[in-house]
Amino acid sequence: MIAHDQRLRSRRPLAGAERDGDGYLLRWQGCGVMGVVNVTPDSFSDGGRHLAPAAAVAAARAQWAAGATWIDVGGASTRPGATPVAADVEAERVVPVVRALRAEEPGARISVDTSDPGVARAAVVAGAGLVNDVRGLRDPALRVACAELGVPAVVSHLRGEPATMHHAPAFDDVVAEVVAELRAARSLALDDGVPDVVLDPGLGFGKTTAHNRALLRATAELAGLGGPLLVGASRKRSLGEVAGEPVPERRDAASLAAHLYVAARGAALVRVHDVAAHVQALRIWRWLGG
Ligand code: PMM
Repeated sequence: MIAHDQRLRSRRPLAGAERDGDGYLLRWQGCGVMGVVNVTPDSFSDGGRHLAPAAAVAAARAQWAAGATWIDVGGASTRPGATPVAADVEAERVVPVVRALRAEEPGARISVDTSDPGVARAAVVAGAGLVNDVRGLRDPALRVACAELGVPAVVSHLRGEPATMHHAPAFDDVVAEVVAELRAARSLALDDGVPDVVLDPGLGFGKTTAHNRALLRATAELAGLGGPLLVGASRKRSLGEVAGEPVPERRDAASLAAHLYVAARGAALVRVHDVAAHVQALRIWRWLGG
């Protein structure tokens, strides 16, 4: 197996990153874990559990203590049928959690899961160091925000909108099309001055189980596009379908299996709900030379 040397560039100081030219470089080996903290009433995977700020901060601190590389805080569910959330409500959910986490856990690396430029700006000022956008930074104002703030971004693949993405997922060649669209989105972001881009195939975002399988099997190709690769299979419907588990919160073993598979093929980060189990499993995998 390959010892993957991962790098992420920022122009804003970032915990654990070394100074490098006019910015900062975060380096890590192999596959790190991004913990999910959804400060929402209605996410499919953990909706309602972390809506109270104190519960969200406690969950985030536990994930950090368990060995997460990033904590991803989100305030708007992208589940099909979820009630759309106004930007001020999203900010009210996310910003106090980011601020409290920064204060209580100064070494934590925090990501904000948002497509809204105002929420991204407020979260970065409060202490986030990465913007995670499931809409792939298609909003020029979000690219400008990341560029001005000097923070890298996750560009995740999605066609259309989360509310309607499941209506008719259609690709002739899902891997080729996702690769081309991610490449284009990455170039656009870098050209607009975003310091660095993490790519994500957007599993479950307007994709069937067969599409998700093809993309997981194409991990090595996706990891070779330039910049770190993030994969988020955690608790997703396709895994439930294949594993025969209808309850999202009981899909952590299935999630772990998918994530070890992508870790072995060059993924730099996996976005997960059960951080402790993933950190343990990845440590053993690396110990064995994975
Ligand atoms: N999935 C969800 C939300 N945000 N962000 C990225 N980058 N990649 C994903 O796959 C992703 C995401 C939906 O899952 P959740 O409701 O459990 O957070």
